[in-house]
Amino acid sequence: MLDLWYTENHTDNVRFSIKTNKQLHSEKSDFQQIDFFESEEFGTFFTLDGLMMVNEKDEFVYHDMITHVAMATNPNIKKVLVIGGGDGGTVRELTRYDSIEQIDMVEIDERVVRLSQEYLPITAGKLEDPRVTLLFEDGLAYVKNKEEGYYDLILVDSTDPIGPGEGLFSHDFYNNCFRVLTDDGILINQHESPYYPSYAHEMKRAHSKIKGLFPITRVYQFHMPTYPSGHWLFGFASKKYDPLKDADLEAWNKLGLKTKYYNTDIHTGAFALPTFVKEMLNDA
Ligand code: AAT
Repeated sequence: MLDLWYTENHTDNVRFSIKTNKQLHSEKSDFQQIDFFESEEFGTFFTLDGLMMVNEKDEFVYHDMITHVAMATNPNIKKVLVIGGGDGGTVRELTRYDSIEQIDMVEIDERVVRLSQEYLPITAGKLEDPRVTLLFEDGLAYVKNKEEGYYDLILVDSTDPIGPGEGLFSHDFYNNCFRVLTDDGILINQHESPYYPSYAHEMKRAHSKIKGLFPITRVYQFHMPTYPSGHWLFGFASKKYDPLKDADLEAWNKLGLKTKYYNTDIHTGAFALPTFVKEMLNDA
């Protein structure tokens, strides 16, 4: 039998490979190259433009961490905007909160959603929750046109800043996010990785832009085995609440949500960054 391997370039000098059973789907959408595979180690996974987005084995890490840190910081969040996130994993975690009234997901590429509904029900299974509205358009244009002070929380679940995701790392985008957030609004953004220089460069650029706009800006880390270096970050930017001083962790525990990665020790611990990361962020 022929061995089929999916290989991704993490840098010009480093590659990451997964043995696959078969390729489930491949197409070029209007926005990007989309591929779905089945594998022993990571279950079903999909890539965009040759980069791992989601797989069945480590998606829980990413989707727990993009969602629960903000929700534990402000339990009164009612209106949420998700930008990107076509696989539905972020929306799935949000729907677990009865307190959330409205979830708008703005995804540029409808094909990612439809294919995830077909091949990845583990993430896409809650996109039909009555509180969810799917909008297929560019997140950058969406926040530009949205009225101010509308959302309590924005989760930027975006690709890397190449291709369609580029605008979601721009000053203009972060500025409009600030504008459409309520006075106690929180922005969580996909913040790249501090390890390999090309990713660290984007991490620093994003941080310097967000730092200039929001009064409270922090960065927190988590372990993603299938993303380059496995060391990944989200940004926490906020108009009012500090995720360490203001989070009511006891109240979050009382909700009784069962999670596989996030817990209230991780909530605090994730903000403790290695020295090299702190230095990069201070210089940004
Ligand atoms: N839940 C983790 C999966 C992703 S996929 C990110 C999504 O962002 C993709 O479906 C892509 O189509 C969408 N996207 C890209 N640009 C835009 C845009 N301008 N507006 C709206 N949606 C957009 C994140 C993976 C992170 C990978 C890190 N290496």
